[in-house]
Amino acid sequence: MTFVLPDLPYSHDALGPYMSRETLEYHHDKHHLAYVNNGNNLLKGTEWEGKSLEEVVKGSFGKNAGLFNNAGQHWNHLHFWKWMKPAGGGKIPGALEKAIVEGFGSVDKMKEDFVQAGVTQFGSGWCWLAVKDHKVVAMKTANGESPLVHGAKPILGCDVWEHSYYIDYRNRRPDYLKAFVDHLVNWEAVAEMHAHATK
Ligand code: MN3
Repeated sequence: MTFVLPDLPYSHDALGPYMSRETLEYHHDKHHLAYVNNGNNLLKGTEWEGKSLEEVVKGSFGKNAGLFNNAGQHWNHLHFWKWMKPAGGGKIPGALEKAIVEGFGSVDKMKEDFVQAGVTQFGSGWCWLAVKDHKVVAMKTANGESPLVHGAKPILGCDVWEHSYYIDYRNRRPDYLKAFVDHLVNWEAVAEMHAHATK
């Protein structure tokens, strides 16, 4: 099988109280698994079989909607689990902080713009920090799309599909996004992707 569901990099109850065991049981064990299984089935016999996940995502966008939706969501979720950690949201590593201040004016403004992107994403989708034209910018995308298919390199994403927050926050998407940036983000993982994206 080409796509594989990774284990979470922490236990299911490690992100409480900001993201519960129940949310991770549904979101990782069921939703992400479904993208993996559907993606593997839809990949069979296509021109993208044997290609890297990123090549499948970019190649199938606009050409094979079923495959793209599942492969895109597989890419997004693979990273989403790593973009969080227990007791996250702390200090941002120096080089990344500098790039954020260059892009947004301040760390607070970056958080505000990131949350706003998630709040204003109508329906299902994701909000992002991405490197575009050598600058860190906030973006939002629908469904399983990501900056990868919009000319930018994603370095942080937050899932704003209702399955990501409805158990813990009900309809309070802004509270979920604020908890994500303040208490869940693994900024070391973001810094690593930023360094790679700006190489
Ligand atoms: Mn999801």
